[in-house]
This record gives sequence, structure tokens and C-alpha cells, in this order.
Amino acid sequence: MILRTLASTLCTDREVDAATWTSRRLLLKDDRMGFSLHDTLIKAGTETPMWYQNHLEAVYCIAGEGEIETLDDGKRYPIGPGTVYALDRHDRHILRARTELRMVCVFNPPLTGKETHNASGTYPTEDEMLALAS
Ligand code: 9YT
Repeated sequence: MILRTLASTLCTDREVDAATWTSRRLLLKDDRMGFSLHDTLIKAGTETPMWYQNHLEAVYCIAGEGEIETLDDGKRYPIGPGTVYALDRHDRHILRARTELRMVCVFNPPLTGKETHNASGTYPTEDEMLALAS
């Protein structure tokens, strides 16, 4: 089995910083679980537009207060501890953090850990990353 602590990911390449969030990657593709698992902090007072066209993501809030807006219909939903959202339709969305949000995120297919958001807030597929690198 795999046993890993949050502390062991800090200040390593499993801790990824972006303008509005920091993601600590507890499980990635090379762990061969079929999904990746992240403990992510969304910075207070920020909004993050995202559109995971190549991945399904479920996000479980364990601390903080904010809201999510789905952009195709303009609906807004409060986010707080105990709320999960699942982007089962690759929904375009904006996540707004009123206070710092702590989120447990699961991605299918799993992230490799090398992805960065493009301008639409999308993570590329592994093939797209290989094409970009060549
Ligand atoms: C909630 C969310 O999607 N935040 C962006 C970062 C992403 N979850 C990640 O890579 O951990």
C-alpha cells in the first residue's frame, strides 16, 4: 500500500502554487490508482475561472466559505464545509473564495503533476503535454 502524509508533500514538486491556489498532490498518476487526490487551498478573496475539458473533478470542501458559479446557466451555489461538487459535465465554472477554502479534489483521469492551467482554466491531456514538449 501507499502511505503518504500532507507534510511530506510540502516544499516538494507535489506542492504546486498558482495565483489563486496551492495544491498539495497526495496521489498522482504514477501511484496507479486511476485517480489523483489533492489537498488544495484556495486563497481568500480570489476567484478562479476553470474548465476541465479533459478531466472529471470532484471537490469536497472541508474548511472555509465561498461559492461556485456554473457559467452555462449562471447559477451560484454556496460552498462550505461538508459540501461536495462534482463537475460531471466538464462544467465551465468560477470558484470564489470569501475566506480561504480547503478542498479535497479528485481527478479522473489522474493528473501527472506536470499540468498547468491554460487561459481557459483547463489542464491539457498527457498527449497534449507531450506534443507541447516536443
Ligand atoms: C478546486 C480546484 O479545482 N482548484 C484548482 C486546483 C486543482 N484542484 C488542483 O490541481 O488541485
